[in-house]
Amino acid sequence: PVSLCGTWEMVSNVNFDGYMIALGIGLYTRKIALKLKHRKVIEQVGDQYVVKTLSTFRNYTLAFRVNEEFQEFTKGLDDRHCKSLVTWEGNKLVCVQIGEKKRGWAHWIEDDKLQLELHCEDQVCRQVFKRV
Ligand code: RET
Repeated sequence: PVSLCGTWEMVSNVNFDGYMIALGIGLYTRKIALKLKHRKVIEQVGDQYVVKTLSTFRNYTLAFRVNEEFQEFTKGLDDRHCKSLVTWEGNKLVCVQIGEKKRGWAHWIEDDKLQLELHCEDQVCRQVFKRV
């Protein structure tokens, strides 16, 4: 599949608020987070990925190996601990985050853009990023 690596800037963000509400994120953080245009910086060495979500308000960095369960602490988001597992499903890099909430995400390339679908409980957020 096409590489996810590179620097990406947000072009659209549908139902991010619904996703954040489902995570139990407070109103103050949600109001600020909704106004942000995030960037993703994705780096890969072999099967090891580092995904940085960067914004003027807060950053979130996740490092993982595909097919290897890891402990995730969603610091600065909802501050929960999950057991996370990232796998390839066709052309999609899919993560299941096992913990208090039913949640996960998928990254893939479509129309030369980075697509990110985040879900928590019954809420789905869809974000699209273009290459910088
Ligand atoms: C921000 C700002 C503060 C509030 C929230 C945020 C959400 C970040 C998310 C990051 C997802 C990262 C993924 C990485 C994959 O490797 C922007 C930090 C809630 C949802 C899926």
